[in-house]
Amino acid sequence: MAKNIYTKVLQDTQTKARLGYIDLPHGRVETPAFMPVGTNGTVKGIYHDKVDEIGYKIILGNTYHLYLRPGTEVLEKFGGLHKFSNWNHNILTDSGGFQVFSLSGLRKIKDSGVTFQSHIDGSKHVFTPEKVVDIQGIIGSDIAMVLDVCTPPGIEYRNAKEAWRVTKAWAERSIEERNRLGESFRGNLFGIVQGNFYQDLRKESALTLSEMDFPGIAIGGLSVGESKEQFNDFLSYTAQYITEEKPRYVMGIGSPDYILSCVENGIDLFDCVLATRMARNGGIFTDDGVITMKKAVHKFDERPLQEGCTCTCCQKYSRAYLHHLIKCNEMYGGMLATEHNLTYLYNFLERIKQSIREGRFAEFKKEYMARFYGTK
Ligand code: PRF
Ligand code: ZN
Repeated sequence: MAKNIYTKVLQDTQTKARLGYIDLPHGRVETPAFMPVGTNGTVKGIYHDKVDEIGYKIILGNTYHLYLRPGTEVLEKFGGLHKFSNWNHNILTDSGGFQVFSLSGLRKIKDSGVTFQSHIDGSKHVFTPEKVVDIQGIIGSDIAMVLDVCTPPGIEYRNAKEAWRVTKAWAERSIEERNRLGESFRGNLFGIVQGNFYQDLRKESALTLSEMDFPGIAIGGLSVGESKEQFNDFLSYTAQYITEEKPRYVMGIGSPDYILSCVENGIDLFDCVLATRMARNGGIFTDDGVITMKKAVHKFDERPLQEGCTCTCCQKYSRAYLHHLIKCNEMYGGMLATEHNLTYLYNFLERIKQSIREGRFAEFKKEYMARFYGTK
């Protein structure tokens, strides 16, 4: 049996929100936690040291990308991604189940695995559930994800059912492969709930995976183009069937409103490229919503991006200066914006945790949403 890695510290009484921690090979992660995305073994536009300094204890990598470049031979030679990239906290790797579907051309799913074409040079590759576990073993992931089939909204029931059937079979084979590798696989393999936007499939998927020998469970196939209402409906519907004993992770979530919905439903982990991708285009998180640094309104603005923020940009520079850098497409602009957004999200999670501790999470959510979006 996979060992228990999750400890619950406090359960909110008004909502499903909870405080806890996850013990991983590279240290403890307090939850709920946001994980910055470092697809190629680097969080884009920021020094590892800064990511560490902000306080992040876990970042993401992508099996799909790392397998294509630098490839497993390089990673093996350097003793895994932690050593290769000199990142000494935890790494979670996505399996490629999503990237194969969103990035690569020409793909074919069979029971045995998925054939796909590299988005870099068009070369042909095969991912099987076993191979993806093996690759994540070489990467040295602290949390490894199973290969899954993520489907878009609007597909027919029989296709959603078939995708879940394959996902389930792959989950079973992934566990067998992990067990076969034994001690040499140090990571924690998480299962992924699918089932598209059909309640009976979501329920079966959540219940089945909860029973399987996974130390943690992810919800996949959400935030794939559905409406916010449908996201919220399926998030709460699915989460209620996932065991409380294990950490729960919603894949690909990173805007403040979606994070608040996740926390409210007892989710412990989330990741998203939004904060870092938006930053490179001058999109900045503040308590009053996202501001767009390209806009001329900032041209003479002497204020920091966010009052009280501890990032380099807010400590040293005006909105006007960042506006100028972003307008000129200067790398420094993207770097400052990235550090700000990651600092903002880290502190946002700190505020969420504090509100749970003080028994006022529901209130915090309401007030935050009202200010950030000017709604509710
Ligand atoms: N599966 C995997 N990775 C993912 C997703 C998924 O469904 C999503 C969906 N939001 C993001 N990343 N393996
Ligand atoms: Zn800042």
